[in-house]
Amino acid sequence: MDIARTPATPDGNPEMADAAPAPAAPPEIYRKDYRPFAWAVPATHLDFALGLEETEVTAKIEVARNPAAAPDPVLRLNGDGLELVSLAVDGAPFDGHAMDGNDLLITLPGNQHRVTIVTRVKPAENSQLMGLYASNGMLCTQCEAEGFRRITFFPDRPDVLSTYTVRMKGPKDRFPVLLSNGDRVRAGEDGATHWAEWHDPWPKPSYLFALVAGDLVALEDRFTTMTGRDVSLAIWVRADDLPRTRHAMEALKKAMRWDEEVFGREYDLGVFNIVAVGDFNMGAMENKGLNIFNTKYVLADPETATDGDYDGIEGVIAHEYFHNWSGNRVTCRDWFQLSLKEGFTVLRDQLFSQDMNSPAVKRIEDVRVLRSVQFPEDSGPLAHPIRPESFREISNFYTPTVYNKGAEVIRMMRTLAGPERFRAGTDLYFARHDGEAATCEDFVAAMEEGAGLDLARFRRWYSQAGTPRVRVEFAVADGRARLDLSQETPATPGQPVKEPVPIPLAVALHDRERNALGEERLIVLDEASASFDLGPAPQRPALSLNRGFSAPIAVEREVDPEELAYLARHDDDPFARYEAMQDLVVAHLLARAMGGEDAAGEDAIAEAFASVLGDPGIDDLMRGELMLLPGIAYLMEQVLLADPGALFTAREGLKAALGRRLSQPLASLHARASDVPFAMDASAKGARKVKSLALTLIAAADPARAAEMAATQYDGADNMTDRQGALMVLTGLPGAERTARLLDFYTRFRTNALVIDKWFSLQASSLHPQVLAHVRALADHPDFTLKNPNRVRALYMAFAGTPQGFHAPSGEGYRLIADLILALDPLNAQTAARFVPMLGRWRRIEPARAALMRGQLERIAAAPRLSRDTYEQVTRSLS
Ligand code: B3K
Ligand code: ZN
Repeated sequence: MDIARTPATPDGNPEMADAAPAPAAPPEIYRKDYRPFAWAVPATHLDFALGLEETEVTAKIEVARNPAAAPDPVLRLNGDGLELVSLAVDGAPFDGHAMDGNDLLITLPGNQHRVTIVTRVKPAENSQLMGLYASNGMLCTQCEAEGFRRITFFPDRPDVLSTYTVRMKGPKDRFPVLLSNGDRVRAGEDGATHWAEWHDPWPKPSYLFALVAGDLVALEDRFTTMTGRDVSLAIWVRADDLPRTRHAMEALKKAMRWDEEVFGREYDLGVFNIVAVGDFNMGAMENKGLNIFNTKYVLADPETATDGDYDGIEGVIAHEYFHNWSGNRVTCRDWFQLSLKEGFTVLRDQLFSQDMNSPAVKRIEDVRVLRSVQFPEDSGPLAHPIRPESFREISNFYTPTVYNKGAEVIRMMRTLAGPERFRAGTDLYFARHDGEAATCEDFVAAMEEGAGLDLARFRRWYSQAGTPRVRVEFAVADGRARLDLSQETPATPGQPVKEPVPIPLAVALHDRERNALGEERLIVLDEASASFDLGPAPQRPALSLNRGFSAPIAVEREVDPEELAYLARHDDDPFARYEAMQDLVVAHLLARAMGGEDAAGEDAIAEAFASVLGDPGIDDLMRGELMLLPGIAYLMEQVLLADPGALFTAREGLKAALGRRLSQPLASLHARASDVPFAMDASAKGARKVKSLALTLIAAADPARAAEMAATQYDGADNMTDRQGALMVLTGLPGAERTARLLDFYTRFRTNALVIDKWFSLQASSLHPQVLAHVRALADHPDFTLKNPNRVRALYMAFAGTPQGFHAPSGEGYRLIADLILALDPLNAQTAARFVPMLGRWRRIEPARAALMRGQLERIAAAPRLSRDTYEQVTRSLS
């Protein structure tokens, strides 16, 4: 069977792409087709002769028939764009191999062999940033999901676990530091060349392999584990960046301790290395003992990183560290099980960040991300279950659904079981599957047994896509409060009919008359509909529902605005309080977007805002959450066919109204917050948060005054949070302050790539009416390059989030993103494909814009030689 994979773009092999006939659709791979691999690979020896232009890789792999699989004399080794130099079996040259597409097939006579493969790769030409590539003069790797096959021929699938020994040699001056997984066991030098050998005692799949060679320095530290073992920690960066590594190191040590205390997980090697790389497709990667990070999630100091950056670093450092157990010690059987490690690890990092910071605020932030990114995915053409049934390109399934909804699904198990029983479930899971490649089903089964839950129906959360909608009727009869609930999950591609899922709902019934807060209880809706008796009804009840966002659902309920206003002001559950505020604003903005006035709604919101601004019972971090208006993505999700322009105008209108009506309290909040000296504690961070939020509302009402205040805030800033907050406001306002501060920002930080990314982002996401023209000009800026994913995202992702730019009625915003996808696809398919979903939203947008979006998708689809990544996303978006 010859698999006609679309030549995955020229990356280093232009001849191949040119010679290929019109590419057939890349094959679809199904979960149901999983078969264990016929061969086991007990040991893998890799030998690298390192060079930026060219690296030669000698792989010696020991293979043995896998007794658990159907016998097959053919050893199938995956490859991708490799130059095969030589092949030997059991020490003798071997030329009886065959190629099947990119795969190398070797027919082996016996039960056990040693296969030696020499390949050559060109790291400096590797713009896909998968496999071995060069970044800023150093060499590094990214292998998840299928990058290892770009280094050597190998069974590149997560269920083939092997013990790795890695030897590498290269010029001392260029690559003074040589790192790989596990421990360094030997090293030596030979004139201008030196070498090192690393050994990782833990069997692992190829996607966890890593190698780094470069001119790096480290911040070093130590950690003593719960059983008293000593671990050396190091964070490797370029020399200039060393002063910005402290926060990451503190985060690492906190994460290590927390995982021991909360999940009983201890680190299992003598070394833990982290390397920061400037060119990276995503946030970071959990390679065993050698995490590789995007510099964005390592480097911070107050001058160059915002409070949000600090939180992001803490969360991602923890996330990758937690993978050492949820992902590495217990890995995935196949890529359909991705949520097994990702959903679980996201939950673990969320719980960690909740414990390290404000749990209330962290929970609200996580729900905000879920609803603005995952809900739209779940209601669009790319909807898929957290455990997908098929894919063409696995890179397209590192999604908010697999990650964030996956985390919510496991969080629901925790809610159902309670923290102690949940821990018993995870203990059983880790004990039972340690050293294995497991499935989501294994996790659920361990949770059933260990936590004592019946999850028979709950498994539907793994197989069904779509966000369940829960219809809520609240009634009082004979003095008792009754809740009538019914659920429905809308059809999604390939899944026209849905079954009910168990939905745990934390509820409380408050008494508005006596201002008495009711006790929280957990009810579970596990049928299509059910009624619940909530006990004696108060005279004027307020129903607090889905507290803490106990289930990832959309609630449908007609609520009286006064009840919402009560909840927004008094609910003891911070999420419910936030939610009441959001509901109040959403109802008003939808009315406004449809041309209504809704003066009563505006009054209610202004009143609720006023009480939030002056409420001494909440801290500023929480105050900031309550001041945040729902974002455009979330608003668009609330209607069947969205008019982004009208929603944008309504939202800006409300901001202006609030800025006008609350101009006094907002100004004094800004003044009070401006007096708080810089510190990294919650109260100073909160002050910075409300300061810039107040400024955005003032800017909507009184641009001239805001420009002055923002300029003052900018000029006096002693930290990036204040500086960026001020510049964000200024970039939206035409005028001299804007130009001067943008220039100042650029000049001040021109040598710091991460800050220059902010400079691009701020302009690309601004409220300025000329944002489209600005983005076009920025694409020609000498500091812009398509080769660096951070820079690409800084400019174009930021832009794709702007309703007035991306959704400009002319369609020019859509064209700009489509042009980007086409230009980027041959260079970096993974990053290019990430932009397709924005255009894929067309079915949920008003007809005129929808046609323009669709037109751009069709233009992309018609382009020759699309990558598998972009091909899959575009065809799914059009179907
Ligand atoms: N596991 C990696 C993601 C790899 C993405 C490959 N396209 C980072 C993480 O989720 O921790
Ligand atoms: Zn992860």
